[in-house]
Amino acid sequence: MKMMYNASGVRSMKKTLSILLCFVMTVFVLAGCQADSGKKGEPSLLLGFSQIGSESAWRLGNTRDIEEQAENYGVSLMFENANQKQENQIAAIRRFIAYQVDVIAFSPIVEDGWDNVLMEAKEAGIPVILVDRDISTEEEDLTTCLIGADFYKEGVMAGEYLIRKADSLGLEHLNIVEITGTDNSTPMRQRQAGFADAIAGDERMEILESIDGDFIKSRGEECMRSLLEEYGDEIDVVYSHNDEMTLGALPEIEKAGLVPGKDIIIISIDGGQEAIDVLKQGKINCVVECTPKLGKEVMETAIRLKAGEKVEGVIHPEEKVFSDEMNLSEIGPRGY
Ligand code: GZL
Repeated sequence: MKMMYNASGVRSMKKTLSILLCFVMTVFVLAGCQADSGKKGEPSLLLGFSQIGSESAWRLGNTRDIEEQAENYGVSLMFENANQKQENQIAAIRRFIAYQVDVIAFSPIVEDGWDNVLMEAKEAGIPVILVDRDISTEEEDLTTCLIGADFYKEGVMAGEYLIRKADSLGLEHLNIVEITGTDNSTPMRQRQAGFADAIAGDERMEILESIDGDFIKSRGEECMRSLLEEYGDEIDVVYSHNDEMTLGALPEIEKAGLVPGKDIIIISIDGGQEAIDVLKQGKINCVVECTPKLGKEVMETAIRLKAGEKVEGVIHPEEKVFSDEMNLSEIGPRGY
């Protein structure tokens, strides 16, 4: 059938076409927005995340996992790196509040000094998730939950390994030096307490000195150099709170003419690829795992909080111990 149009018909045709065009454009924009905000049909969620910095392979792995899981769960992420400064984290949290994000998550570099900014988040009605590390506060309900490792248990596992090692070598006395993580951080405090408690009843064990390496490789090197200058070959054990500091310490031990893993028992924590490779070479005796892969739990918890659900107070991931007691060839790629 041939369609005929008069002048007014042409005008009405143009009007129809422009309405149709606007409708089509609107559909595309809405579809685009939905695609930007995440999975089809999923409620969009804006999460503000303040990361400590980039001080270790662990931290870089944690950042990668947070970003990947935000993508997987369709969560819009406002990510800020504090470059190891608490004041940067506080400023970031204030920006998240001003931006009215749905949920705030952060890994507190140290335990103290958060009350004021977290009170502001609470007054703004924004729930806060602690990731990796904890805070110390007298206030109630400043945060909803902590998702992170049981650092005390990591310290205990390190101490229990040392007791087994001393038994297997028939050692009667062990002089231990400890290179700790960032002072007043949760992993430092709890890894130190767990290790000390695990060896407390064993009279063979003596901690000569604990020195702050701040979880940083270069500080681990400086600490080890200073400890060797002080104690030399009296040192039987190095207990290091993370792989970065351990990897910084090993060359100093070798420069002193000592063989790490043989002359000195080396115990480390994190379980990143580089440390596991060195464990397989026999230069480290034990690596306690501390997984940085917390992103899945963070996103699932944030989505539940946005939906108004209650969440459990603490979520600890499962963690293993890798050591010279086992078949090390079975350890697969670490991913961080
Ligand atoms: C542990 C994390 C620690 C790692 C370090 O969960 O807080 O901080 O052990 C990192 O490598 O610097």
